Amino acid sequence: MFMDLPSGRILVTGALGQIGTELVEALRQKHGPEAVIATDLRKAEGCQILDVMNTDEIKKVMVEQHITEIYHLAALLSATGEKNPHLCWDINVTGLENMIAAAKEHGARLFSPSSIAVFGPDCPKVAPQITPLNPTTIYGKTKVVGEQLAVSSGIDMRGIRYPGLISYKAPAGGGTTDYAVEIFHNALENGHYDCFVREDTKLPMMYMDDAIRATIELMDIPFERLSDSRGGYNIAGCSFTAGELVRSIQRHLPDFTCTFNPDIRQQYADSWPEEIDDGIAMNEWRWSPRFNLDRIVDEMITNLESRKNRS
Ligand code: NAD
Ligand code: AKB
Repeated sequence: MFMDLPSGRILVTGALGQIGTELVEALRQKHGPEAVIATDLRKAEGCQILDVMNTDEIKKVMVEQHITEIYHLAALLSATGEKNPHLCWDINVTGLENMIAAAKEHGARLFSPSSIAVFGPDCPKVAPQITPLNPTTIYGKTKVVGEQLAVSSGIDMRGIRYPGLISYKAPAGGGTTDYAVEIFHNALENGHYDCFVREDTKLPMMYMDDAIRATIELMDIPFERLSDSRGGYNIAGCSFTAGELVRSIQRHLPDFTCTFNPDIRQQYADSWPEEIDDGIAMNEWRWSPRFNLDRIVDEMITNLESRKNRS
Protein backbone atom coordinates (compact mmCIF):
# COMPACT_ATOMS: atom_id res chain seq x y z
CA MET A 1 0.00 0.00 0.00
CA PHE A 2 2.78 2.44 1.00
CA MET A 3 5.39 0.72 -1.12
CA ASP A 4 8.54 2.76 -1.43
CA LEU A 5 10.84 0.45 -3.33
CA PRO A 6 14.52 1.28 -2.94
CA SER A 7 16.05 2.69 -6.11
CA GLY A 8 19.37 1.06 -5.27
CA ARG A 9 20.30 -1.98 -3.20
CA ILE A 10 19.66 -2.86 0.43
CA LEU A 11 22.53 -3.51 2.85
CA VAL A 12 21.97 -5.75 5.88
CA THR A 13 24.68 -5.81 8.58
CA GLY A 14 24.80 -8.62 11.16
CA ALA A 15 22.84 -10.65 8.60
CA LEU A 16 23.74 -14.08 10.01
CA GLY A 17 22.15 -13.40 13.40
CA GLN A 18 18.75 -14.37 14.76
CA ILE A 19 16.90 -11.52 13.04
CA GLY A 20 19.13 -11.15 9.97
CA THR A 21 18.65 -14.78 8.94
CA GLU A 22 14.92 -14.18 8.50
CA LEU A 23 14.95 -10.49 7.52
CA VAL A 24 17.29 -11.13 4.57
CA GLU A 25 14.98 -13.91 3.38
CA ALA A 26 11.93 -11.61 3.62
CA LEU A 27 13.66 -8.65 1.93
CA ARG A 28 14.90 -10.89 -0.91
CA GLN A 29 11.37 -12.19 -1.37
CA LYS A 30 10.01 -8.62 -1.51
CA HIS A 31 12.68 -6.93 -3.64
CA GLY A 32 14.42 -9.83 -5.43
CA PRO A 33 17.58 -11.74 -4.43
CA GLU A 34 19.98 -9.36 -6.21
CA ALA A 35 18.63 -6.32 -4.36
CA VAL A 36 19.83 -7.42 -0.91
CA ILE A 37 23.50 -7.45 0.14
CA ALA A 38 23.81 -9.57 3.28
CA THR A 39 26.93 -8.93 5.37
CA ASP A 40 28.33 -10.07 8.72
CA LEU A 41 31.63 -10.47 10.57
CA ARG A 42 31.33 -14.17 9.84
CA LYS A 43 31.35 -15.71 6.38
CA ALA A 44 28.59 -17.88 4.95
CA GLU A 45 27.02 -18.65 1.60
CA GLY A 46 25.09 -15.65 0.27
CA CYS A 47 26.67 -13.35 2.86
CA GLN A 48 29.84 -11.28 2.54
CA ILE A 49 32.19 -10.15 5.29
CA LEU A 50 31.71 -6.60 6.57
CA ASP A 51 32.89 -5.40 9.98
CA VAL A 52 30.81 -2.39 10.98
CA MET A 53 33.90 -0.95 12.71
CA ASN A 54 35.71 -0.74 9.35
CA THR A 55 34.71 2.58 7.79
CA ASP A 56 36.73 2.03 4.58
CA GLU A 57 34.96 -1.26 3.89
CA ILE A 58 31.56 0.27 4.69
CA LYS A 59 32.24 3.08 2.22
CA LYS A 60 33.37 0.60 -0.42
CA VAL A 61 30.20 -1.49 -0.18
CA MET A 62 27.99 1.63 -0.14
CA VAL A 63 29.54 2.88 -3.40
CA GLU A 64 30.07 -0.41 -5.24
CA GLN A 65 26.61 -1.77 -4.46
CA HIS A 66 24.68 1.53 -4.80
CA ILE A 67 23.15 1.15 -1.34
CA THR A 68 20.04 3.26 -0.67
CA GLU A 69 18.63 1.41 2.36
CA ILE A 70 20.40 -0.13 5.37
CA TYR A 71 19.15 -2.59 7.99
CA HIS A 72 21.82 -2.37 10.66
CA LEU A 73 21.56 -5.50 12.82
CA ALA A 74 25.19 -5.95 13.92
CA ALA A 75 25.31 -5.63 17.71
CA LEU A 76 26.12 -7.36 20.99
CA LEU A 77 23.06 -8.30 23.04
CA SER A 78 22.46 -7.87 26.78
CA ALA A 79 24.19 -10.92 28.31
CA THR A 80 27.25 -10.77 26.03
CA GLY A 81 27.30 -6.98 26.38
CA GLU A 82 27.50 -7.09 30.19
CA LYS A 83 30.48 -9.46 29.93
CA ASN A 84 32.23 -7.16 27.42
CA PRO A 85 30.99 -3.63 28.16
CA HIS A 86 33.67 -1.76 26.17
CA LEU A 87 33.21 -3.96 23.13
CA CYS A 88 29.44 -3.60 23.50
CA TRP A 89 29.73 0.19 23.47
CA ASP A 90 32.12 0.11 20.50
CA ILE A 91 30.01 -2.15 18.32
CA ASN A 92 26.59 -0.84 19.34
CA VAL A 93 27.39 2.89 19.43
CA THR A 94 30.52 3.47 17.30
CA GLY A 95 29.36 0.83 14.80
CA LEU A 96 26.00 2.61 14.57
CA GLU A 97 27.68 6.00 14.17
CA ASN A 98 29.68 4.52 11.28
CA MET A 99 26.48 3.37 9.58
CA ILE A 100 24.77 6.74 10.17
CA ALA A 101 27.75 8.53 8.59
CA ALA A 102 27.61 6.17 5.60
CA ALA A 103 23.85 6.60 5.24
CA LYS A 104 24.21 10.38 5.42
CA GLU A 105 26.99 10.51 2.83
CA HIS A 106 25.12 8.30 0.38
CA GLY A 107 21.54 9.51 1.00
CA ALA A 108 20.42 6.11 2.32
CA ARG A 109 17.58 5.33 4.74
CA LEU A 110 18.53 3.43 7.88
CA PHE A 111 16.73 0.93 10.12
CA SER A 112 18.44 0.26 13.45
CA PRO A 113 16.73 -1.86 16.11
CA SER A 114 16.19 -0.73 19.65
CA SER A 115 15.04 -3.02 22.46
CA ILE A 116 12.85 -3.30 25.55
CA ALA A 117 16.25 -3.06 27.29
CA VAL A 118 16.00 0.76 27.01
CA PHE A 119 13.68 0.64 30.03
CA GLY A 120 14.98 0.49 33.60
CA PRO A 121 13.56 -0.45 37.00
CA ASP A 122 11.77 2.92 37.30
CA CYS A 123 9.59 2.13 34.29
CA PRO A 124 5.96 1.10 34.97
CA LYS A 125 5.19 -2.63 34.53
CA VAL A 126 3.38 -1.75 31.32
CA ALA A 127 5.98 0.38 29.53
CA PRO A 128 4.67 3.55 27.88
CA GLN A 129 6.23 4.80 24.63
CA ILE A 130 7.28 8.05 26.26
CA THR A 131 8.80 7.60 29.72
CA PRO A 132 12.20 8.23 31.34
CA LEU A 133 14.76 5.74 29.99
CA ASN A 134 17.13 4.66 32.75
CA PRO A 135 18.45 1.20 31.85
CA THR A 136 20.84 -0.59 34.18
CA THR A 137 22.62 -2.63 31.48
CA ILE A 138 25.32 -1.26 29.18
CA TYR A 139 23.35 -2.84 26.31
CA GLY A 140 20.25 -0.83 27.28
CA LYS A 141 22.32 2.35 27.47
CA THR A 142 23.67 1.78 23.93
CA LYS A 143 20.10 1.35 22.70
CA VAL A 144 18.99 4.64 24.32
CA VAL A 145 21.86 6.41 22.54
CA GLY A 146 20.83 4.71 19.29
CA GLU A 147 17.28 6.04 19.63
CA GLN A 148 18.54 9.56 20.32
CA LEU A 149 20.89 9.43 17.33
CA ALA A 150 17.98 8.35 15.13
CA VAL A 151 16.19 11.61 15.80
CA SER A 152 19.24 13.92 15.84
CA SER A 153 21.03 12.39 12.84
CA GLY A 154 19.17 14.40 10.21
CA ILE A 155 18.52 11.29 8.10
CA ASP A 156 15.52 9.00 7.61
CA MET A 157 16.35 6.60 10.43
CA ARG A 158 13.83 4.33 12.15
CA GLY A 159 13.82 1.68 14.86
CA ILE A 160 11.66 -0.65 16.89
CA ARG A 161 12.01 -1.59 20.55
CA TYR A 162 11.85 -5.30 19.83
CA PRO A 163 10.68 -7.52 22.70
CA GLY A 164 12.47 -10.87 23.23
CA LEU A 165 12.24 -12.60 19.86
CA ILE A 166 11.32 -16.26 19.46
CA SER A 167 12.32 -18.11 16.30
CA TYR A 168 13.48 -21.52 15.07
CA LYS A 169 15.64 -20.73 12.01
CA ALA A 170 18.71 -19.29 13.79
CA PRO A 171 19.84 -19.46 17.42
CA ALA A 172 19.33 -16.50 19.76
CA GLY A 173 22.56 -14.52 20.16
CA GLY A 174 23.65 -13.85 23.74
CA GLY A 175 20.57 -12.14 25.15
CA THR A 176 18.58 -12.39 28.37
CA THR A 177 15.41 -13.55 26.62
CA ASP A 178 17.28 -16.49 25.01
CA TYR A 179 15.63 -18.91 27.49
CA ALA A 180 12.39 -18.52 25.53
CA VAL A 181 14.18 -19.98 22.47
CA GLU A 182 16.53 -22.50 24.12
CA ILE A 183 13.61 -24.07 26.00
CA PHE A 184 12.11 -25.44 22.75
CA HIS A 185 15.35 -27.08 21.61
CA ASN A 186 15.88 -28.66 25.04
CA ALA A 187 12.25 -29.76 25.34
CA LEU A 188 12.45 -31.61 22.02
CA GLU A 189 15.98 -32.99 22.41
CA ASN A 190 16.15 -33.87 26.14
CA GLY A 191 12.62 -33.50 27.53
CA HIS A 192 14.09 -31.15 30.15
CA TYR A 193 15.30 -27.55 30.44
CA ASP A 194 17.18 -25.81 33.23
CA CYS A 195 15.92 -22.24 32.92
CA PHE A 196 18.15 -19.32 33.94
CA VAL A 197 15.29 -17.08 35.12
CA ARG A 198 12.64 -17.64 37.80
CA GLU A 199 9.33 -19.30 36.96
CA ASP A 200 7.43 -16.04 37.66
CA THR A 201 9.61 -13.91 35.36
CA LYS A 202 7.29 -12.15 32.96
CA LEU A 203 8.68 -10.36 29.89
CA PRO A 204 7.40 -8.99 26.59
CA MET A 205 8.06 -11.50 23.78
CA MET A 206 7.28 -11.76 20.07
CA TYR A 207 7.35 -14.40 17.36
CA MET A 208 9.88 -13.61 14.64
CA ASP A 209 7.23 -13.48 11.88
CA ASP A 210 5.55 -10.56 13.68
CA ALA A 211 8.93 -8.81 14.17
CA ILE A 212 9.90 -9.14 10.50
CA ARG A 213 6.48 -7.94 9.36
CA ALA A 214 6.69 -4.97 11.76
CA THR A 215 10.12 -4.03 10.40
CA ILE A 216 9.01 -4.11 6.78
CA GLU A 217 5.73 -2.33 7.53
CA LEU A 218 7.53 0.45 9.40
CA MET A 219 10.00 0.97 6.55
CA ASP A 220 7.10 1.18 4.05
CA ILE A 221 5.45 4.13 5.83
CA PRO A 222 6.12 7.63 4.42
CA PHE A 223 8.54 9.50 6.69
CA GLU A 224 6.11 12.41 7.25
CA ARG A 225 3.65 10.07 9.00
CA LEU A 226 6.14 9.24 11.77
CA SER A 227 6.80 11.15 14.99
CA ASP A 228 10.03 11.31 17.02
CA SER A 229 9.06 7.88 18.41
CA ARG A 230 10.59 6.57 15.16
CA GLY A 231 13.89 6.18 17.04
CA GLY A 232 12.37 3.16 18.76
CA TYR A 233 8.68 2.32 18.59
CA ASN A 234 7.17 0.21 21.36
CA ILE A 235 5.57 -2.85 19.80
CA ALA A 236 3.86 -5.56 21.83
CA GLY A 237 3.60 -9.20 20.87
CA CYS A 238 2.53 -11.06 24.00
CA SER A 239 3.79 -11.24 27.58
CA PHE A 240 4.07 -14.43 29.61
CA THR A 241 6.00 -15.89 32.53
CA ALA A 242 8.59 -18.63 32.11
CA GLY A 243 6.15 -20.93 33.95
CA GLU A 244 3.34 -20.14 31.50
CA LEU A 245 5.72 -20.93 28.63
CA VAL A 246 6.49 -24.34 30.19
CA ARG A 247 2.79 -25.13 30.56
CA SER A 248 2.07 -24.14 26.97
CA ILE A 249 4.88 -26.45 25.75
CA GLN A 250 3.45 -29.26 27.92
CA ARG A 251 0.28 -29.14 25.77
CA HIS A 252 2.46 -30.76 23.09
CA LEU A 253 4.98 -32.60 25.29
CA PRO A 254 3.21 -33.64 28.54
CA ASP A 255 6.39 -35.25 29.97
CA PHE A 256 8.52 -32.12 29.51
CA THR A 257 10.05 -30.87 32.79
CA CYS A 258 11.72 -27.58 33.64
CA THR A 259 13.82 -26.47 36.61
CA PHE A 260 14.58 -22.84 37.44
CA ASN A 261 18.07 -21.75 38.47
CA PRO A 262 18.38 -17.98 38.04
CA ASP A 263 21.79 -16.58 37.11
CA ILE A 264 22.98 -13.00 36.52
CA ARG A 265 20.52 -12.64 33.63
CA GLN A 266 17.68 -12.63 36.19
CA GLN A 267 18.84 -9.14 37.22
CA TYR A 268 18.59 -7.86 33.66
CA ALA A 269 15.16 -9.44 33.24
CA ASP A 270 13.98 -7.90 36.53
CA SER A 271 15.02 -4.44 35.32
CA TRP A 272 12.75 -4.67 32.23
CA PRO A 273 8.98 -4.09 32.05
CA GLU A 274 6.48 -6.95 31.90
CA GLU A 275 4.35 -5.51 29.14
CA ILE A 276 4.51 -2.93 26.37
CA ASP A 277 2.02 -0.21 25.50
CA ASP A 278 2.20 0.03 21.71
CA GLY A 279 -0.66 2.52 21.16
CA ILE A 280 1.59 4.99 19.31
CA ALA A 281 2.83 2.40 16.78
CA MET A 282 -0.78 1.27 16.29
CA ASN A 283 -1.88 4.86 15.59
CA GLU A 284 1.05 5.96 13.44
CA TRP A 285 1.60 2.89 11.28
CA ARG A 286 -1.22 0.52 12.19
CA TRP A 287 0.97 -1.99 14.00
CA SER A 288 -0.91 -5.07 15.20
CA PRO A 289 0.55 -8.42 16.38
CA ARG A 290 -0.74 -11.81 15.18
CA PHE A 291 0.90 -14.37 17.50
CA ASN A 292 -0.14 -15.10 21.09
CA LEU A 293 1.70 -17.52 23.42
CA ASP A 294 -0.05 -20.73 22.36
CA ARG A 295 0.27 -19.90 18.66
CA ILE A 296 4.01 -19.21 19.08
CA VAL A 297 4.46 -22.53 20.86
CA ASP A 298 2.45 -24.41 18.21
CA GLU A 299 4.59 -22.88 15.42
CA MET A 300 7.89 -23.49 17.22
CA ILE A 301 7.18 -27.15 18.01
CA THR A 302 5.78 -27.91 14.54
CA ASN A 303 8.66 -26.22 12.70
CA LEU A 304 11.42 -27.69 14.87
CA GLU A 305 9.90 -31.17 14.65
CA SER A 306 9.56 -31.05 10.86
CA ARG A 307 13.13 -29.72 10.54
CA LYS A 308 14.33 -32.65 12.68
CA ASN A 309 12.39 -35.16 10.56
CA ARG A 310 13.91 -33.72 7.36
CA SER A 311 17.52 -34.02 8.64
P1 NAD B 1 22.49 -11.73 16.93
O1 NAD B 1 23.48 -11.70 18.03
O2 NAD B 1 21.76 -12.98 16.66
O3 NAD B 1 23.19 -11.27 15.58
C1 NAD B 1 24.08 -10.20 15.52
C2 NAD B 1 25.02 -10.43 14.35
O4 NAD B 1 25.95 -9.35 14.32
C3 NAD B 1 25.84 -11.71 14.49
O5 NAD B 1 25.65 -12.53 13.34
C4 NAD B 1 27.28 -11.24 14.60
O6 NAD B 1 28.22 -12.06 13.91
C5 NAD B 1 27.19 -9.87 13.93
N1 NAD B 1 28.24 -8.94 14.36
C6 NAD B 1 28.74 -8.76 15.60
N2 NAD B 1 29.73 -7.83 15.57
C7 NAD B 1 29.80 -7.39 14.29
C8 NAD B 1 30.62 -6.44 13.62
N3 NAD B 1 31.57 -5.75 14.27
N4 NAD B 1 30.43 -6.24 12.30
C9 NAD B 1 29.49 -6.96 11.63
N5 NAD B 1 28.70 -7.88 12.20
C10 NAD B 1 28.86 -8.10 13.52
O7 NAD B 1 21.49 -10.53 17.18
P2 NAD B 1 19.97 -10.39 16.71
O8 NAD B 1 19.14 -11.05 17.71
O9 NAD B 1 19.84 -10.76 15.28
O10 NAD B 1 19.78 -8.83 16.91
C11 NAD B 1 19.90 -7.89 15.86
C12 NAD B 1 19.54 -6.52 16.41
O11 NAD B 1 18.24 -6.55 17.00
C13 NAD B 1 20.48 -6.02 17.51
O12 NAD B 1 20.61 -4.62 17.40
C14 NAD B 1 19.73 -6.35 18.78
O13 NAD B 1 20.09 -5.47 19.83
C15 NAD B 1 18.30 -6.11 18.34
N6 NAD B 1 17.34 -6.82 19.18
C16 NAD B 1 17.24 -8.18 19.16
C17 NAD B 1 16.32 -8.82 19.97
C18 NAD B 1 16.18 -10.31 19.97
O14 NAD B 1 15.45 -10.86 20.82
N7 NAD B 1 16.83 -11.04 19.06
C19 NAD B 1 15.49 -8.08 20.80
C20 NAD B 1 15.63 -6.70 20.84
C21 NAD B 1 16.54 -6.07 20.00
C1 AKB C 1 18.26 -9.52 24.93
O1 AKB C 1 17.72 -10.29 25.74
O2 AKB C 1 19.36 -8.97 25.12
C2 AKB C 1 17.52 -9.20 23.66
C3 AKB C 1 16.72 -7.96 23.83
C4 AKB C 1 15.42 -8.01 24.52
O3 AKB C 1 17.16 -6.92 23.45
N1 AKB C 1 16.71 -10.33 23.31
